[in-house]
Amino acid sequence: MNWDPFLNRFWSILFIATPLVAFVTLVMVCLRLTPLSTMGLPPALNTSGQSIDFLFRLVHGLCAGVLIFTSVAIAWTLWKSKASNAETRPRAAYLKSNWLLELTWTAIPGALLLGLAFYQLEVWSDTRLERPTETVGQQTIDVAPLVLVKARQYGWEFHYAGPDEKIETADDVYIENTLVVPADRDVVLQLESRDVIHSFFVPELRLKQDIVPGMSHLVWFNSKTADRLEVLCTELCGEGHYRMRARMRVVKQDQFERWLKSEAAKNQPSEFAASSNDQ
Ligand SMILES: [Cu+2]
Repeated sequence: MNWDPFLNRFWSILFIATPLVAFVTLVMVCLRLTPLSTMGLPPALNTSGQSIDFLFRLVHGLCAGVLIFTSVAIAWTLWKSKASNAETRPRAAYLKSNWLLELTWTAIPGALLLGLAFYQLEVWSDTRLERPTETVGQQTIDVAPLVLVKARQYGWEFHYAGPDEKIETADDVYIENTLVVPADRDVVLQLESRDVIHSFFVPELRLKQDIVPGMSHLVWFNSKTADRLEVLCTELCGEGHYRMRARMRVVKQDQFERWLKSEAAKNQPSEFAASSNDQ
């Protein structure tokens, strides 16, 4: 029995099914129909989350477009081929180069990639390069770090300014594995590592930053609402990497102040304070 015609139809149907699924998915995402409307992303709490999500959707939309186009082209070619066996199958034609076609399939993806590259520069600059500022008296200054985050195998240390209103001093308020920050305010974090490379990740804030030993990284966010989140390490940093997580609470400003006061009253001597006393 000659299976060629069946196989031929099987592959064409398979290749036409792929873009159909992609198209239905794309329509569901565009119309914001569940469960695909979120594309697996948790709601963005950070004020700059919208532009990152838009970029994410744009890249996926373009990929879906390319997938639909190429799959339809393959399915059409397979369906059109009517060869039933090797003898009657027409010989493949040898085509010399077609400069117009080659120019088209080079220029279109090139333009798309360049467009994406320039657009993402804009988003990157808005979200990661332009540090938030505040006005003090007549001056506009950069917002100072609220928390010094020290990553280590396998946990997170959070240092807040004590009565001297400065971090990295002996009176720091020191807490392990619980990060509390105020909502609706620009919060700057200073990330450092005690040992190996870690990565600070809070999906809801669309915030991810590698922490390299010996370097100090500043990241910032402004969470619109109060919520309970989780800080994860997304760099495979050793055998206990899986348990390197911290609770994170975004609370109202007055709640935050009350919490910080109560933690300061406990006056725990921090590891950081101990090391700074040694010097
Ligand atoms: Cu880690």
